[in-house]
Amino acid sequence: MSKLIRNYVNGQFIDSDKRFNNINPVDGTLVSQVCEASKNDVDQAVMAARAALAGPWGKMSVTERAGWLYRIAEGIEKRFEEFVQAEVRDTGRPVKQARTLDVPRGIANFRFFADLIKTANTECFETTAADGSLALNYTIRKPLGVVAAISPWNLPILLFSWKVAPALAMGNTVVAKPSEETPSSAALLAEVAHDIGLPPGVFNVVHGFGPNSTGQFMTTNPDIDAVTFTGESRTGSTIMKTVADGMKEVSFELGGKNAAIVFADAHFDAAVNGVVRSSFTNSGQVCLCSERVYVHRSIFDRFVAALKEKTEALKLGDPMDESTDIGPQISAEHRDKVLSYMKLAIEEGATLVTGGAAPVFGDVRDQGSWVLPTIWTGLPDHARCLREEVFGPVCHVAPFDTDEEVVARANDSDYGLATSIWTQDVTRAHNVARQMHTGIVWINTWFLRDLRTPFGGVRMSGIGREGGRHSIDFYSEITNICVKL
Ligand code: NAD
Ligand code: 6OD
Repeated sequence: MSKLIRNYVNGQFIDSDKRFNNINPVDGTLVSQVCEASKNDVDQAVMAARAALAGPWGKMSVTERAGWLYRIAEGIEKRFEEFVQAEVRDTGRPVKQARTLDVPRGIANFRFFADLIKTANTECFETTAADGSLALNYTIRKPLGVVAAISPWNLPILLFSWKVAPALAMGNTVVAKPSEETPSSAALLAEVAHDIGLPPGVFNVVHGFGPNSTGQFMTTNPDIDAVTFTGESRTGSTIMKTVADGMKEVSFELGGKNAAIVFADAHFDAAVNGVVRSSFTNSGQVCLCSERVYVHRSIFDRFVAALKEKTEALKLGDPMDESTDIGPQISAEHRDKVLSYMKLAIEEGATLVTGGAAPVFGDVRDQGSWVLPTIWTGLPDHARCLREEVFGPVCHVAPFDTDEEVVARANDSDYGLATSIWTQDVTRAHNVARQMHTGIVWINTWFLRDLRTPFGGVRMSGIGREGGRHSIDFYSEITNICVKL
């Protein structure tokens, strides 16, 4: 019998008659049934979160609050393998990725923000008034209140904890919803919070869909104070309209159509391996993936040939096999969307270098949601496949001639999340990096994270930054207090 995932509201696991299926995208089998939180369930969660702010949680010292975050981190660590299995079953991601990236980052997010709040800064200024007397201006930070956290399916525990940890760290209470596609690791996190005795109402997990469901019930609830959302740009836009009347604080981490730029002087093998990684990690389902690759004309043919060879060597297969590189797409619906772009690319004039279709395994995996890693060349810059986020294992490689030209072409996008630049010329690297209209630029690397740095995008890729003190800023309100001396 499959597992039943329940909502976690006010310290209790609650059932619901309305349920939906959580499907394993490897072979289409049922992983669990999930209780969809009703409007009443969400309202109860928000009320409990509001009440918890007025309880011991709201009066706790920073050290005590940090202690709860450390205990959550320990709780995940103790059940490390269960979290790994939950991530693999929900998404089909390679187990080696869940073990080395996803679950370790879930733990690290709690530890990092527990450490950081101990040094959260306030400011103090000595002010001379017009009459020559002195005043002291200082600031204090308070929690925002009840934070609604809504996360996507692509990096489930990494992104869920990236919101929950700083929100709790700053003394907020949280009502959090994982994606309907990936409820399991969030459900485990609720168990961890429950088992360590986190006060009821401080952290609530509600499951369900977006429109006309749990997500919308959260964002339309007048008693939430802020929404932190990661997901598609158009969902961000819908949420922004929804919360506009209540003037809620928002932090949005949204889609990307990221460029990788490979100059002729790049370390060739490092650049090829880097682009394989940046285009196909997590089966292309990372907001930072490079779907647009620009390569200097002088090395273009050699680069495409090497990229093809490395891409075709990636191993698609059983996610539990340590040697597997590529898992399926998250769902049949998403696979169909990616396949529709593969058809469109050909209609738009692309030359297919490799991939371009669903693989045929001849076994149960043919019931799953797989697509082959795909490389195209030859598309015009205005092609839809070069302007819209596919969010699958696809990249288009285009030649360029000059630095000015490639900067203009890479920047010609509605999105602005991340760029990666491959060159051994540090002056060129810096000059190009500073001209990119993206929130993040990586030079000779990709997705190398330091949790102290600002993370986020410009234009359709988001609003605001999270990470380090930027998270502290978002998840707190500042009051300026002026004392006449
Ligand atoms: P999505 O927008 O469909 O869903 C994200 C979450 O929002 C889910 O929990 C969903 O149930 C909920 N939701 C959907 N509609 C809603 C509504 N009207 N009101 C409230 N909640 C709603 O995104 P997805 O398909 O889960 O994730 C993939 C997208 O996320 C891609 O576009 C990717 O680039 C983006 N993403 C961005 C970042 C980043 O840091 N910039 C990180 C990861 C993913
Ligand atoms: O590493 C992070 O903190 C982060 N927010 C990654 C987002 C990846 C997008 O899919």
